[in-house]
Amino acid sequence: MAVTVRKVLGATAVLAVAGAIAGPMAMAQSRPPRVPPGEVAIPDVGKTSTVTRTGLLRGLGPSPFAGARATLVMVSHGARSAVRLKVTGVGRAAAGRTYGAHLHTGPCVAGDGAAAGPHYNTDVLDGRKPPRVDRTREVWLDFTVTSSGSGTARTVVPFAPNPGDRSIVIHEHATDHHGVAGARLACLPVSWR
Ligand SMILES: [Cu+2]
Repeated sequence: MAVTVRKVLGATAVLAVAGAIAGPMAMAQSRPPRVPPGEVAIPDVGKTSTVTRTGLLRGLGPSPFAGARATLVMVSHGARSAVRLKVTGVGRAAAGRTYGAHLHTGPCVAGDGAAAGPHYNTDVLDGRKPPRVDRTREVWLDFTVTSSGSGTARTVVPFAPNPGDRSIVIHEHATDHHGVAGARLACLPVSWR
């Protein structure tokens, strides 16, 4: 048995998850004959779910992200997720700069950065005290803006975020080792059930 996942933003995210089970080449060789072009076959071990959200970023303060768009693709397979973020249409002033970006627990509300709540952190959700803060317990998606006004980031985390009305928040600085990245500039709403 195999399940198929529609190719959304390139197969990178899907392959990253499936890669834990079989290398991409092995997968290609074991591809069932009825998998249509543009889809990827992965072994049916554990549950796979894909969340894809795309849209205009919502402003949380003055920033070069006014009018910018973002796409998030999150592929969870068992207790492992590959997450990819692509941002386009960023103002020229941002070229060459790196911005922090994370999955936050709360919703993305224009003009209300606090509404997004804290980072999604598995230690916090598990009640561990003190919670550890790093890229294996949170979804960190820092990106650097190119001269054409786009940026991409990807990460693989050892958990599948719980559904909810959540957001990807873009911050003014790159994320430091404490998970701090400065003011909240813009967000992408990411709700799933
Ligand atoms: Cu954040």
